[in-house]
Amino acid sequence: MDTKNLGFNSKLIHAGMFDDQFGSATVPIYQTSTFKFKDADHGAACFAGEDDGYIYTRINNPTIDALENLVAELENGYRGIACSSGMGAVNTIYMALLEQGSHMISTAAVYGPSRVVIEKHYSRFGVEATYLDTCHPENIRNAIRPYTKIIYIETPANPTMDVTDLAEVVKIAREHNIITVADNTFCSPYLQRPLDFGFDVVFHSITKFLNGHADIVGGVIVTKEKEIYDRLRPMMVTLGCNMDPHQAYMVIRGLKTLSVRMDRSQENAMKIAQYLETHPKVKWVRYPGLKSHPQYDLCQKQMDGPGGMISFELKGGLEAGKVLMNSVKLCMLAVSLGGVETLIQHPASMTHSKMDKQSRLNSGITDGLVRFSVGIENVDDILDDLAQGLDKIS
Ligand code: LCS
Repeated sequence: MDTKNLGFNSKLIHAGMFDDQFGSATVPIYQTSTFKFKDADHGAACFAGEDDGYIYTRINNPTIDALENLVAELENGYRGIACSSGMGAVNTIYMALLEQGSHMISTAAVYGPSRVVIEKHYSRFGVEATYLDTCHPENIRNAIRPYTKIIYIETPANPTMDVTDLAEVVKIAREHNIITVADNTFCSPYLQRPLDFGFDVVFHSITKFLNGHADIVGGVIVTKEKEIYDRLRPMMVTLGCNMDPHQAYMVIRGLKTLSVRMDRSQENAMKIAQYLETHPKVKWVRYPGLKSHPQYDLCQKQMDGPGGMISFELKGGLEAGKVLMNSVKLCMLAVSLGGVETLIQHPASMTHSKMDKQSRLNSGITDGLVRFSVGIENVDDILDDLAQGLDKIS
């Protein structure tokens, strides 16, 4: 069935699916490492790309194809590349698009390891990067060097919730022929589609909203055009960070409810953000749905909803944060995000702890910052839990 013209919710259910020989209603799990060739000529043709038959699961597999085609349709892109993790996707992009002597510009407050791997490891191979506040596109323009190869942004950023203007980034990048990459993990394609703004590459930690059930680690990349896809795909295959067929099946199953999960999560998040904003022990709240978000107008322009992630700063700093995290009961003290369960974490001591302290503070990740991933429980239960936790702070 041609699903290209279906609405987003219909695509979630039908895009990427294929008919198997038994009429299975769901995608079968092809749990195999390798595929039989009909004969020697067939094997040779598959390797030569003259036949699109399957070869080996690190290279291609029907269950994984179904997921890649589904996400590519959701992001309005050319094709998808599924990876074993979000970091697998990040490294596939870096390895394919950067080279010795090249330079990258990126959001200061990106997910910690996406930055640490550049500063600690790619730097050993002569890659340079400038991390800056991409909320102000002029900062990007001023940082461009003759050998800048990619502009890599995360919006909203993890965990500051800073928002970058997608259309402005594309405008600047095109003037200098630079490839644009967006980490769309916090929004999912339900709320934001960077390729529609002209981005070249979009990717996700599939571990989060796309899978949505805290039971899978995975990643996926989608490109706008064939040319960049043809650079990224062989890199994923040779790095060996492919997804597994069972993992792909689980993500397809999780994706079917993406929009209903996101709707509930952001409805809950709005009420929680409003509650936190008026709480005397909270210094500030960053949530794209609140008018107090410094880029509220931009959020309205480029996002179809505020999402399920909230960051807030406690007046009592690190100590208050510890008390809150040790007091909550329903809200789980755990890293990761985007699942059906509410999670709370402290970036300075957890997700961003490997970052150099000054860079962390310069990126807006203060000691007292708390990150909250809102699940789909009854909102009153989440609010009660937060209230009793905040009460414990002296
Ligand atoms: N990009 C973003 C925005 C992320 O939040 C993460 C993981 C990644 C990429 C990497 O994806 P992974 O390899 O873990 O699938 N974020 C995490 C977090 O905030 N807590 O734990 C992991």
